[in-house]
Amino acid sequence: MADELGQVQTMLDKLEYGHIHIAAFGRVGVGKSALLNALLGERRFSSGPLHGETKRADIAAWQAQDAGGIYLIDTPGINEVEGEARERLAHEVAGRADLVLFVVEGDLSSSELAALRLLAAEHRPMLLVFNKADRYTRSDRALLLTTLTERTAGLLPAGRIVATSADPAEQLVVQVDEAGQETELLRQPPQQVADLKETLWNILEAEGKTLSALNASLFAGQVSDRIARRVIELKKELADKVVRNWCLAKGVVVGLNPIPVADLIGAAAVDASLVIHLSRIYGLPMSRHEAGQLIRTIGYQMALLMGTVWAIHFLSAALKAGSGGLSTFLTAATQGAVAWYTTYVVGQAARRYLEQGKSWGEQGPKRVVSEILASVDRESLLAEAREEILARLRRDKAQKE
Ligand SMILES: Nc1nc2c(ncn2[C@@H]2O[C@H](COP(=O)(O)OP(=O)(O)O)[C@@H](O)[C@H]2O)c(=O)[nH]1
Ligand SMILES: [Mg+2]
Repeated sequence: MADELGQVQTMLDKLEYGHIHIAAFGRVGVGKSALLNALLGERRFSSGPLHGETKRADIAAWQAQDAGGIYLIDTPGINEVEGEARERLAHEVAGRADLVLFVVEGDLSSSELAALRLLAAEHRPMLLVFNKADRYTRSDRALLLTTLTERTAGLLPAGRIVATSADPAEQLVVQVDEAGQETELLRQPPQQVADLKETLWNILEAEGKTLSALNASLFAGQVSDRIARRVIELKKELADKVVRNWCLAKGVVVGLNPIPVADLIGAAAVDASLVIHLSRIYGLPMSRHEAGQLIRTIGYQMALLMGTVWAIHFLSAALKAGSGGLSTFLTAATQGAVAWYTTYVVGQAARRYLEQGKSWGEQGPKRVVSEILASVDRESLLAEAREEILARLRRDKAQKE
């Protein structure tokens, strides 16, 4: 049990504590704070036209904001710190961050290039963000991107330069009403950070770090369909893994301490911690009480749909296996397999409920549970469960001998 649960725990710890640190770096006023705010979708870092909104060059004064697994770190501008101090700062950023966003607002100055070289030497994943792209025409923007690519050749891998408009300047728009009356209005064009999010996701995926990024608010709203799909897929993959590990752990425990088959559905209540962990994967944490209620709902539907007929079927199967002169191991494994099955149904139902944002949908829990029951090949799931549990029980026995 300790073994299997340990595995599950490690995976969850990775999810919950495997934070990713992304630091914005660059000159004062290029829009580092604005960019981080745009990524967060909230104004959490102070940003503004007055030079040096982010004043302190002191590392302790650096601000960090949790975006749900990803920490965004705002840093002071580099042009206030010269020479040695800048070098130290660059090392410190690179040493702490998993990913550096090197923000510029046009072509690179010589001090920017020097800082970029220092960071590149740290071999940390880095992105060059060309912010304030809204200030350029389409053709100037393309020209600048080409220049930036040329000047950073050898320092950055291909595809690491992204244009953004974190806080685009307001534009004068003329509105004409029905009477032909014209009014001039100041409007802010939409922020452009979608390409940056896409690139960030690609880097995290290449580094095998998407697990920690699953619940990052950065990848929740205003992302491409592809990212949104990947997030859902990854959550499902992870949830399936957790459910499977839990099934195995539960199966082994029940196999070792057989309980009356009729009690197995009741024993599903033990699955509260499974549901709690699943709820964290979906970023919708549940209390033990809430998880217990959910399990009661699922258990009730299971009992209605499967009934005691089902339990008796398994009871007799288990007894037959036992009386047929087979090892007690096999009887134990059969019991364990039934426990596995109930935990599987509970886990999958809970996953569906969480996937829909803590809702059973219009059709209610009965429909969801019956769909799950219909979708699993019960015999092959039980056979597989029995095999796995038997293998585990034999291994444990061999270890004891
Ligand atoms: N036009 C334009 N202005 C921006 C953009 N991003 C930031 N700014 C402005 O640039 C100024 C400095 O931004 P701030 O985030 O404080 O820069 P920081 O010193 O690098 O943190 C602010 O007045 C922002 O409104 C952008 O994408 N387009
Ligand atoms: Mg700032």
